[in-house]
Amino acid sequence: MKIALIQPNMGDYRSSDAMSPLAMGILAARSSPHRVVFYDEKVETIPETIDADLVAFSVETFTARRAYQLADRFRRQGKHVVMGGHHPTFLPDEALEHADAVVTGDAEGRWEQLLSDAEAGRLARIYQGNNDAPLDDYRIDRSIFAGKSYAPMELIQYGRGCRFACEFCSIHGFYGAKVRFRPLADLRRELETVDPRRLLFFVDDNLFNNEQHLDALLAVIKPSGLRWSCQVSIDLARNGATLDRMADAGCRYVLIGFESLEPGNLQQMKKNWNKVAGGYMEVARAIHQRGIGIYGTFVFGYDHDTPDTIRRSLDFALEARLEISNFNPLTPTPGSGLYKRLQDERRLLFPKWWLDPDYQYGDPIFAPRAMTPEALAEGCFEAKRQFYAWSSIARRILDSDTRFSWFGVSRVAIANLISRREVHRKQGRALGG
Ligand code: B12
Ligand code: SF4
Repeated sequence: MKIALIQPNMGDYRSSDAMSPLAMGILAARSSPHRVVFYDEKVETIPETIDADLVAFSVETFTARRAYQLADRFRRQGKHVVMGGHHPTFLPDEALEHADAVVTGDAEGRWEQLLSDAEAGRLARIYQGNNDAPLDDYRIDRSIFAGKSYAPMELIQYGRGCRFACEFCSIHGFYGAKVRFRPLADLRRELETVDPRRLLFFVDDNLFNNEQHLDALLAVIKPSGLRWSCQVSIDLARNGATLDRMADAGCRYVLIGFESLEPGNLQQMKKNWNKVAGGYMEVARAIHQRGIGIYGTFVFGYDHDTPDTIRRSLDFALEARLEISNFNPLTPTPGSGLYKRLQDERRLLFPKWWLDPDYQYGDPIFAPRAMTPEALAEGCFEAKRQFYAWSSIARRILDSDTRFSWFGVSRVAIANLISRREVHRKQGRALGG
């Protein structure tokens, strides 16, 4: 068979923050003996017609509307369409209105079954992935990314799952309570194939899920000499020795969800543990002192948020000289506790915002308690606008308290330029083509 793998964007446009999507490389590696072509709408236009027997989409909630439009087009042309990823996992019935089959959860094993059924002409509707299975047969084919203009980063995965279950996040709903890790010998082999000029990004939702596993990973990655970045929970900052080892093993950036400066909000989002690390300023200092840059994320719309809490968070991000930052309105996605709660409380303004032609990126999706929906949306955009104002970018780079090399400084500058462009490009855009 000829298989077309498609990574849709949020609409019919190109993005400057595109990174080669791992899920597509994993599917490609498991598609033998079939022929695979791959299109990523973030970096290229999806052709009107595709020479393929099966068209497979990776779908997130933000890309669902666009994926469905493309899927409908290819089905009208007589192609079989299949979908997988976070959104179809939580809403398989919705996806099945636009697809012949859906894979929920992990693709490994299920994708091969789907391909063999498709070849035999007996495609089932749902293929239920096993999000409990060991990650000992992890394969990825990066050749499908060749020639596409991606950021000079290489995504890599050590484990799946997170030990926490924050209310707004659907990771727990997707993977369950278990955290799984790949065998390190396998990961070591993969590291040997990575271009050393590229910055690695561990896509694990929390690389600090388990200290022993993190230490074992550091022992493997250090000799590679690679520079890398990752997402970690804030409690890592309490652990100076582990931070030292991470820096020593080549860690250059960490993404941390600070989320809120308000204890009441942290409690409500089931992220009370964010307070255990001490003050956020100490956290930033502890990380910066080791030469590690910080991508700090904040979310607004919980009950104790007002326009003032948004402004104070921006002040903190600027004062702490965070290298990159994001200030997002709380976004209830299907599969999260937050979505269910707001639905039960009848507070959703756009109950199916991801399909709603009136919803635009950055719009408030629900009514917050202590400010108007408009104030929430404007406050978040204004915080992003100010953080990525030219003067702010210059100040944060020139006055950084991180001991970066010149190479590091130029990376931070480029990341800020890309973020600035994406902030303005996405805001106010409707989803879909
Ligand atoms: C890296 C990353 C990014 C990168 C994108 C890099 C890239 N090209 O992939 C960046 C930073 C740009 C990014 C941006 C955003 N992201 Co993001 N991102 C991630 C992250 C951390 C890792 C993705 C990854 O590589 N996973 C590893 C792969 C192997 O797992 P996977 O994608 O789930 O694929 C497996 C299965 O799902 C399945 N599968 C997936 N697709 C398909 C397709 C088929 C046909 C089949 C059969 C199976 C299948 O098989 C795979 C192997 O088992 C995930 C979290 C996560 N744990 O996945 C969030 C995540 C995907 N992002 C998320 C969000 C919300 C966003 C943003 C919208 C944030 C924002 N407000 O702007 C943006 C915009 C996204 C966009 N599409 O434009 C959410 C999506 C939630 C949802 N319900 O859809 C996630 C899940 C994070 C979260 N905590 O909830 N993101
Ligand atoms: S927000 Fe981060 S720490 Fe919380 S559950 Fe999601 S991945 Fe884990």
